[in-house]
Amino acid sequence: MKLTKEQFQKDFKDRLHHKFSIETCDANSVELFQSLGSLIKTYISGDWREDRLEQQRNQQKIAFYFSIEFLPGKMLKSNLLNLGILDLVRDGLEELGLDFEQIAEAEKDMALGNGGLGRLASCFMDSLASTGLPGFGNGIRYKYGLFKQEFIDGYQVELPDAWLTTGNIWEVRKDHEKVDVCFEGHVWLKEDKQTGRLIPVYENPRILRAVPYDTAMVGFRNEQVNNLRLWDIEIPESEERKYYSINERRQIQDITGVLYPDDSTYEGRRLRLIQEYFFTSAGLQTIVKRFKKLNLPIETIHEKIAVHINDTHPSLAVAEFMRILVDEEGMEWSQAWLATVRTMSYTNHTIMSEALEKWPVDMVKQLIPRVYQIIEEIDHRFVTEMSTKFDGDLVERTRILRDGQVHMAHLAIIGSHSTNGVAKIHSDLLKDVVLHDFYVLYPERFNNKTNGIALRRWSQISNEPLSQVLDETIGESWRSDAEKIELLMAYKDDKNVQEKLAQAKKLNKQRLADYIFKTTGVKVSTNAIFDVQVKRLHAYKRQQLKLLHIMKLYLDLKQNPELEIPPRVFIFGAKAAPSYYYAKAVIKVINEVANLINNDKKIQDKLKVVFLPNYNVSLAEIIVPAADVSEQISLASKEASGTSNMKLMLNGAITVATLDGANIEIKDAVGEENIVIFGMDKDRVYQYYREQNYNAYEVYNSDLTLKRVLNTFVDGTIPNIVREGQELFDALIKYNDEYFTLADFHSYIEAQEKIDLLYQDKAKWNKMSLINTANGGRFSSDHTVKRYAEDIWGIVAMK
Ligand code: 6GP
Repeated sequence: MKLTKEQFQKDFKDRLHHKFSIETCDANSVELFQSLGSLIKTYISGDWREDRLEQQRNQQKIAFYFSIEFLPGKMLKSNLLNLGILDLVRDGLEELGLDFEQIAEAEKDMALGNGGLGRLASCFMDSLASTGLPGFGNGIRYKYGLFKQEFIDGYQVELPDAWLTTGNIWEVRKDHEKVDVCFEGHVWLKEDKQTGRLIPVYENPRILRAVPYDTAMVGFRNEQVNNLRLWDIEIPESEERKYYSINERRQIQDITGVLYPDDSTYEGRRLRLIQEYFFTSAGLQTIVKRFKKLNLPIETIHEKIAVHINDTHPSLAVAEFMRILVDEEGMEWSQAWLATVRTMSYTNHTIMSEALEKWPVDMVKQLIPRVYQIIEEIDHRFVTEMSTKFDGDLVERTRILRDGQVHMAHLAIIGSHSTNGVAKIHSDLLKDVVLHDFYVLYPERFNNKTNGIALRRWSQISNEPLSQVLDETIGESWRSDAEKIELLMAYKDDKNVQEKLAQAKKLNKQRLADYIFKTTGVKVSTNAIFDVQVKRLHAYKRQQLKLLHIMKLYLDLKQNPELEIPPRVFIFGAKAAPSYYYAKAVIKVINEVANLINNDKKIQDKLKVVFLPNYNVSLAEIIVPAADVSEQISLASKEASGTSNMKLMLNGAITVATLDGANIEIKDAVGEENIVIFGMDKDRVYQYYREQNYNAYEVYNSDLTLKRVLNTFVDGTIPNIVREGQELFDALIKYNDEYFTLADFHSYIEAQEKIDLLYQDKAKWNKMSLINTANGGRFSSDHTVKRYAEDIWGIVAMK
């Protein structure tokens, strides 16, 4: 956008005066941030409005991305960068005597997601706008985001993340677009005498109001502004008198209260299902209304609208769309079905069976009776049609209603034209194993779309030192075209460039070292290897394998204090689901291992262990640029893709990885000599499954080194972990090590020894690091969304 520094300064001061009636020198950073944010929103609003009108005028096909999670992090810098005024605003504020970084710090992370799936949704929002593609997000405006994690006595404590307390400066409440969503009651079908059609009659429904709050998704210097719409819940005026007590009203408001309510109880699960239907229905109702304004025949709706189901949470979209088309728009079933399948598409994000949602039939029937009837009809027609073509068992296994449950993934696959996985190996596993039955039915529906990352955030915003070296070396074209980073390959043997990159890394390591000291009191040296594992805490991601490595080094050093190894700082960032006890035990053990090692003088600072609390997008922006080693050590076949692996390699870290998820594509991109691969591959893992002959106890018992290391969990070596150490030990021995941690132990240790050697060869390391950065461009989510746009959604760029 066109703006001078002087104009900005004037606008900013005016805004502060109008909004808070105070002088800049009196304002605190929250007030400064809010004034700045609201000014930026005004700058954006023209394009935002204009793009919406243009989409309408051109009857542009739009992709609506339904996701129960969005994890954008902070938006100020990203908006400024994309508008092309980041430096101008920074300078302008500094000239006014204000500290830009401190103002930016005042923004609360928007953390409406748990991890990879939500972060991916936000990367896509950024990339859709930045590639000029008309995309529109639909989600939930949770009052509380993902919990704030603290450690007390080494244990994870979950505190509420009340991110809305000071208001959300980016959002706009769109009161005129509110819609009602209907739950419960009874539904029966009445024949319309004139048409002979069956019309549903709702008795005693509970009507809830969905109110949208929109946030602008600003494209990178292309004047494209898309929309992220988050739905909040209210009680419609007409229903007010039904809720006598405050308690009842609160129960309603709680529907959009928290992200993923605890689903270990029936009530928690029921609330989750309400959330899913609530935002899916609200989103679809407005989409159909919008389409009708185009005055086109309803049966062409799929030509103007694509609806994406991000994991199974919004898969009720299939039935709800059918309900709207049939009940409200009067379409014939078969015509509506054709339009639905053509409109919908679905992404699977995990092969972990516990994440494949299923709802008890009774729950669905009671909560959304009409939608349930429609699901029954879809299921019935599916069985009838498929039974003429396929074997009865196959049809039975793939139907939507079985064992008294509604199988959400089945609904999503049957009711859509595309099912994709998120990395090559994952998509293959879906076809060959996890969803093989569906692949037999619909081979043409299956495809792969390897994940990507919002490259600008993970380079230009979070790693300015690296960005500067790139500008000086290859020019600035990479800033708008990620694949141009590959130009850096021409300098792979240039010592000068390698050195500059190493210096940039050093600056980032210093920033992280300062942060570590500030938050944990632990002093770390930037000469040490910064060895990073950041991701959700889960047994399949194998943080426990990292622990075994750390304990082995500790024991080695205790035995031989003179052992020459390059110093390492192990850096963890991870939240555990509140009801996942094993994961919480791992956190406690890591924290106690940190206490033990960091305070042991004999270790002479050769090892440090740091678990940074409250890992979130903003913290990732400090950790990722500083990493030397990226730990991607999930059991092969279990990590669908991973995206921290992409961020870390782009930032020059060397990946230690199993052949899992997108690690494989990273290996292909950088070449085998620039990544350290270890462990079993997926075929070996599946061989164990087939032969059922893995015996963890035997592995443990026949291996003295491993035995010595593993015993530290239970023999008192690590203080204060009697219960948790036993829990880890039992998971690995008594319960036979579900994720083959022990089987990969030696191979992992060898991989780490290789890292030690490589790190000592500075020239070699720097070259490897450069090659990783140079090949990071292909993991830009700009590229990924273009593939979705072409292959799945059929949308074209506006700009
Ligand atoms: C995650 C996958 O675990 C991760 O491998 C992938 O990179 C990410 O999705 C984005 O595709 N899955 C989830 O976060 C999840 O909740 C149901 O899956």
